[in-house]
Amino acid sequence: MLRLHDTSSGALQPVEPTTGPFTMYVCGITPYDATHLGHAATYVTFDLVQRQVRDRGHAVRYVQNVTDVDDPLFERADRDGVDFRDLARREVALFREDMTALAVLPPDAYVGVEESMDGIVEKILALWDAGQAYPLPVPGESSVDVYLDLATEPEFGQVSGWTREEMLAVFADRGGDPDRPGKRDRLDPLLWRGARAGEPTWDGGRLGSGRPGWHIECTAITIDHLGMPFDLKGGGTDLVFPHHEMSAAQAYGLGGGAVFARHYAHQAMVAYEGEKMSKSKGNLVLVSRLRHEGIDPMAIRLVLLAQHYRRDWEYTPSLRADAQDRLARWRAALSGNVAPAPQEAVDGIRACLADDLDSAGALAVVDAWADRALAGEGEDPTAAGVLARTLDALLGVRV
Ligand code: 5CA
Ligand code: ZN
Repeated sequence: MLRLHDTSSGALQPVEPTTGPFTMYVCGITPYDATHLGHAATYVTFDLVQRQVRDRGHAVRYVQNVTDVDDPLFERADRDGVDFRDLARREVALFREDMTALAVLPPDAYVGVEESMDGIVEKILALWDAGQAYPLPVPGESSVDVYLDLATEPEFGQVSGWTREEMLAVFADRGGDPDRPGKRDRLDPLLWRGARAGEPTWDGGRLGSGRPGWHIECTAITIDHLGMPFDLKGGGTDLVFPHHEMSAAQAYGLGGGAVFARHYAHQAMVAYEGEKMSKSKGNLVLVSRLRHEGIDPMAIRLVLLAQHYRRDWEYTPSLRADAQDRLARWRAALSGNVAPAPQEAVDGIRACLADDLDSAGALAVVDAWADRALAGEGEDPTAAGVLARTLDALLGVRV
């Protein structure tokens, strides 16, 4: 059984489905800038999950959104004098190229906001009609903003397990508006942003024109593409609160208190130059830049796999050098005619990954086999082929 640390319960839990395909939703990019190593860490982590689940014989249904309607995208498009849709298309194409280079298996559905607008509007109206949402007039405009009324969602708080103080401490920094006059609770999340002069808007039917808030985007896309409950919701730890907490609160409301995600897993933050790597701060190590510098994408993947997904870490060029050395050793070990029998290593890789994705442990297993092969041990002529296929299938490392 694959076991993962579940954010919501704080415990290791088996995540495999009992019937039907494994259903997984991972929060996708906001496509206004290129993929950095933090994004790549998140998508490689959930790629390992997908590979583990498939290795156990289950089908996987994997959905990822693209936040292609959001302020940072509009602001960057304005700054650069381009249409926001063109910017999003360009960055999504680059993201997919980066993911392909890193051997990340693509999601089955890759879903944008604009194409999901009807489903999102329908969910907001359902919450409103059920008395779980309320309007606030937009000052100086004829439109309304619509907020979720958290007082109607008793399950709120279960994903993060945070206190109200902890929530309020980060809410404003993570897209919330605690000081908006008229809100019933400072933490109530925005469901619909009514039209404002100079901003792109969409027809929201009875909501009037405007655009959806961020959290309802992921709630609606999840429900419309996976239903609920589904098996695993993922993203970086920066999304635990408010994004995943609010997405779940809205879904509980829509489902009459039904379970949204059975499990939550989160990738720890990758830092660079002392701070979380983020597009807004600009301290980025871009996957595309490393690729253009001629770094083998498999070495980039090995940089990520050498870290446990639940520990924050900071990128340094020496980690890249280590990964390049490792890749070269593996390639050398796999190029011999005979080598040590592979089964123990194959079992070891599987066991490490099944244990909360201990990818660093799995690399150590391969290192040990490679050391023996390079020392001239072993007589097995099929070993290199078996191990190369295992590395490809389980770790996504193509030697
Ligand atoms: N579009 C939203 C999610 S709906 C978003 O957070 N987009 S993002 O482009 O900012 O991030 C994409 C994914 O990468 C998210 O899952 C996020 O949690 C993750 N991520 C962002 N920065 C880092 C980082 N420094 N380390 C690890 N993961 C990160
Ligand atoms: Zn999301």
